[in-house]
Amino acid sequence: MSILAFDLGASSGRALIGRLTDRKIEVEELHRFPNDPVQVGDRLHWDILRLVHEIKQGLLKAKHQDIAIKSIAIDSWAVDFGFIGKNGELIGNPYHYRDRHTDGAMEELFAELPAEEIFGRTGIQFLQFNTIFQLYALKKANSPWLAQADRFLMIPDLLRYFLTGEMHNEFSNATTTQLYNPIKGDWDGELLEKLGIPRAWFGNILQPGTSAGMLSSSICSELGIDSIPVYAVAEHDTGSAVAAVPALDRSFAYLSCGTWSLMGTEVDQPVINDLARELNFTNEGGVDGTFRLLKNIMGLWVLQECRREWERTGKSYTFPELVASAEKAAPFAAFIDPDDAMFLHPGDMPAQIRSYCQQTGQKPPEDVGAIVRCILESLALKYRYVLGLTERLSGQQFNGLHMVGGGIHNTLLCAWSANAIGKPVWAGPAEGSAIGNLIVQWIAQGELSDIWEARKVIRESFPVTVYEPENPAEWEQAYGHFLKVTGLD
Ligand code: LFR
Repeated sequence: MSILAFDLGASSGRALIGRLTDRKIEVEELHRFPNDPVQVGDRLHWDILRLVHEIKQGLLKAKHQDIAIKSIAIDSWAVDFGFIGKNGELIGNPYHYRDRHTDGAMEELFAELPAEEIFGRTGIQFLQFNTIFQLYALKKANSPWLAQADRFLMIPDLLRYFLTGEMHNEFSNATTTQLYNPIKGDWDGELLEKLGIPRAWFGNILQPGTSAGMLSSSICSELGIDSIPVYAVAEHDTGSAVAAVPALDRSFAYLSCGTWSLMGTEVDQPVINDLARELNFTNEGGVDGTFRLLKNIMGLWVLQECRREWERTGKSYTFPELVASAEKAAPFAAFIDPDDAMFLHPGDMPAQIRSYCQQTGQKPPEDVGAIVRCILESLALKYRYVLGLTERLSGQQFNGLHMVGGGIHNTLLCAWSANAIGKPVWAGPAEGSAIGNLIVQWIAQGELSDIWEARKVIRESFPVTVYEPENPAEWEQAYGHFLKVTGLD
């Protein structure tokens, strides 16, 4: 019997069929669709209703191919949300976390509520787009949504609600709001009160691997299908991706590699102390009571934005073409800190990179190959930096790095990451978050006992490519240079 995972990324979404037979997982892509953000006036939005439409298309494709589906679940990026009014309808159209309405919001809120207190209560890293700052910015802007809101739902909560008619707040995503207190194991009522946000908007928290309702009768009659269960999984895509890391050892480091690069380790208890706050690490909730002690790294977003910019000016390149051009460019010519705030928002990224290099006294990369090389080398070197921080904070030494997610198709980045960290990279599976979504549905159904059994099965089902480190001396020297120009030393 098949199950279905809807995995929504920042630029595309997919529906993957999963089958588990004799401890072997097979996946098959049923539907893939773009998830293009839409700028309207000053605001950048997600096209949430289009996503509902695409989920329905996925269900219809299964029907037309005579694939009997036992259950479905949805995962997506974190932090974004919508409000439901008293009449049960969506209020407004959810904002995209890269929208500029949160520019300056962190600093403004810290003047009222110290960062130490917020971190102490939530254990979540400070990123300007976290839900807490989005809500604060909406309040400051007197958004009319707030007066009408009755319930708060994260993106997958919202989509599940549209499919089932039931409103629930799923745990892994709830933690990313920076409004959840992992010590209390609930929304932080005091924090909400201090922010002037009604506690009543937030519902009971549903753990990954529990039932979250059935496809509603209206959806079933619209699509001509039978009702099936909808599960809550780790609906934060990074939570699903880390659940799918095929680690053999309980102490492991991972890099979930896509639009973002999320690097860290899995822990049983959140690590909430001064060092974690100073290093700006996060403790996001995962599967089976685990937490992800990790740090966001800007990731392939910078490259994706360059490609979009070149396309806007009439030059289209595929990712393999871009990678090939980087291979031909001169090594270690210029570096950026991919996490500089200037790279967060959409825009003319090649110009941003050149301006960063100018500001840091480096010769700006001019042609496409030099720019792509600069991005990929800088990412690999930033991975080394953050892996070091992860070791320091967790008190563990890792003998290699698991890379999962679509970014591992970029084999040059995998190889350079191994070179930069001076340890092997184990790459796979590429469909990490969708597979994490599937295994949690199977755990809920009793087909797999827990996340560790699931990881073994993943290991036996999908190839892992090993990248051994090369040229250690050159990368060591480059790392010193990288630290200097980026000011991370
Ligand atoms: C990755 C991700 C990250 C989160 C960012 C914004 O897709 O979910 O974990 O920090 O998107 O939501």
